[in-house]
Amino acid sequence: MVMNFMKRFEPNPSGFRDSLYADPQAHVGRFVFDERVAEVFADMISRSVPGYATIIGMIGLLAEQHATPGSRLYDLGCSLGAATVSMGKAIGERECRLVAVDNARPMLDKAARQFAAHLQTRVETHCADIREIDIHDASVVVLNFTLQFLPVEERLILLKKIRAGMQEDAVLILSEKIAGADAREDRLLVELHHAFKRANGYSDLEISQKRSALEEVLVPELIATHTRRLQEAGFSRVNLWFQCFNFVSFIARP
Ligand code: GEK
Repeated sequence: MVMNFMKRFEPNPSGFRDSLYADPQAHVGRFVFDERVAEVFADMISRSVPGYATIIGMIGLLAEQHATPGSRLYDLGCSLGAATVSMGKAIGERECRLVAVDNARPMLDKAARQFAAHLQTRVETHCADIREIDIHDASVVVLNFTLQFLPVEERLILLKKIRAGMQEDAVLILSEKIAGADAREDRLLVELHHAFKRANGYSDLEISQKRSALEEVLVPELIATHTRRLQEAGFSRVNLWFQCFNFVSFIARP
């Protein structure tokens, strides 16, 4: 107990160590992006999503290649704004507008502090549902592990809206946790992911309680489902550029 208590307050460069699910909970509630999650989110995502740092880095690189003067770069479901910071650093002085959106106030407040500390350029922040915001003149749109939190039947509508607001040579970066092609494949991917989490210091209890909290909140789909939906939304070129276990990222172009 003393050990857990100490761990909880062990600082890391961008927040506190995630131990939200370290103690047994009589009832594991639905996962929400609240104050407690915002406090530990940087640690949580880097210890939970294999390749997260690589993906954030590549989002910067893609932004550098695609950000045209006068265009807008959107980070939808920005959390603490890691992708926005990566894009902002990569485009430097270019005359573009960065737009960071999240509907969780504690996350967005922390993101705004990151932008002030790390970026020269002003970032437009919106505490809003990504289904409600206006998208236009976009050269880059980032959905980095956000689409998975929308009800399945609303995903195509959002992708169509994004496509309609994009310039012709723009890029959408869509990263998702995915489901395996069949039950056996899925089990294998989930086991590998759990091994990754254990290697990063999460206990079996933490892994299983977090899994329960995310059930029905984060709904993963097949790679084929994402590819088909992106095509249906009007993205004619879809490439899977990253995969590690059940975490993938696509680049989709009009
Ligand atoms: C990163 N992209 O670090 N409208 C707005 N925001 C939403 C919605 C919605 N409908 N649904 C969920 N969110 C980030 C990581 S985390 C991924 C993204 C994860 C927000 C939610 O509040 C949270 O901040 C984010 O999407 C998902 O690159 O926790 O697995």
